[in-house]
Amino acid sequence: MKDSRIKEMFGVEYPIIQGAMAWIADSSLAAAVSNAGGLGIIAGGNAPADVIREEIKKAKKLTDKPFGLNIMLLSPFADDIAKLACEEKVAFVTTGAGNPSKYMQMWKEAGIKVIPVVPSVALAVGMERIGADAVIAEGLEGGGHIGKLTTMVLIPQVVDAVKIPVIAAGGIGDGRGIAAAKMLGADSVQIGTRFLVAKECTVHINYKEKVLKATDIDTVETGRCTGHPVRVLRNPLTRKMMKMESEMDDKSAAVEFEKMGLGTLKLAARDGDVQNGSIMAGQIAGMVSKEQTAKEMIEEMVGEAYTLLNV
Ligand code: TUI
Repeated sequence: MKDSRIKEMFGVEYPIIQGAMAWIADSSLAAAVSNAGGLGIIAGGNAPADVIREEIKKAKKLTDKPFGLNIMLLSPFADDIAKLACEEKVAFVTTGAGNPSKYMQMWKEAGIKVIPVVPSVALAVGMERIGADAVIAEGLEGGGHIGKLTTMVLIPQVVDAVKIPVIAAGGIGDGRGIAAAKMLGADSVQIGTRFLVAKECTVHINYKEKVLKATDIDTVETGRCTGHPVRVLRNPLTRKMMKMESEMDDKSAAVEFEKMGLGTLKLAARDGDVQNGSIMAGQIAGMVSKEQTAKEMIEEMVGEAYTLLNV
């Protein structure tokens, strides 16, 4: 990964992109990751454009290194955030939870690099065809909204299907994961869950503690019935949701789920209600056990990976 095309594309030191976590990945975390030599990202999530514009402005004050903006395509403000990327001329955009085709021309004309998250070979190929600069192939080990394939099987198949760089995501949290991703043909990695407990991550302390205490089997997948399944840490809310899913037909459970919506993520991430809120995190949470600065995390992971890869 010393010879990473993503590193060259952005002139950064390390092939590590920070995961875009709605209500969590703000200017503080994004600037810390970029200042440490990785690529930080501000998550648009479900927030309106003026809130995200402020975060971009703050990040520009905190770092002169490149950082990105994530557009969560299910957001009612997705169109506004997509335009905001052009107005603020962020270095790159990533997209999640959908197909960003309709924005592609606008972003390319603004000179922004476009890196969609894809859960399948078909979408990766489609994104390359319409001009994506790279893709993030995310396995179901990841936190939040997920696809149907694991990282282990998704990465090599996407790598074989496209010529643009492939960034591996889902289940990566240390140097061994980074080295494994490289072995599968990935150019770089995206890491979310480990950065949840970075000192610069402003998520509520209760959320951090849940991640720090999580074991390997503590995440569950809820909401397959809605078509938008999410991986979260088990808690009273997930018990309620899973009961609902098992007792109702898929359609009425889906309606109830949608009502809960993203409000539950905000409840856990900002208000610290980890009983009734949604604690999105990946399966690697079981291995995330110490709070460090983003710089310490990145240097530790890269050191481990380069030793394993003998580079
Ligand atoms: O987007 C994410 N992770 C997220 S988004 C989010 S907010 C949310 N909360 C509740 C329900 C839904 C969303 C929390 N975590 N990761 C990237 C990702 N994108 N994973 C999977 C996908 C994906 C899935 C289907 C991308 C494209 C896609 O395409 C379907 C299509 O339209 O072709």
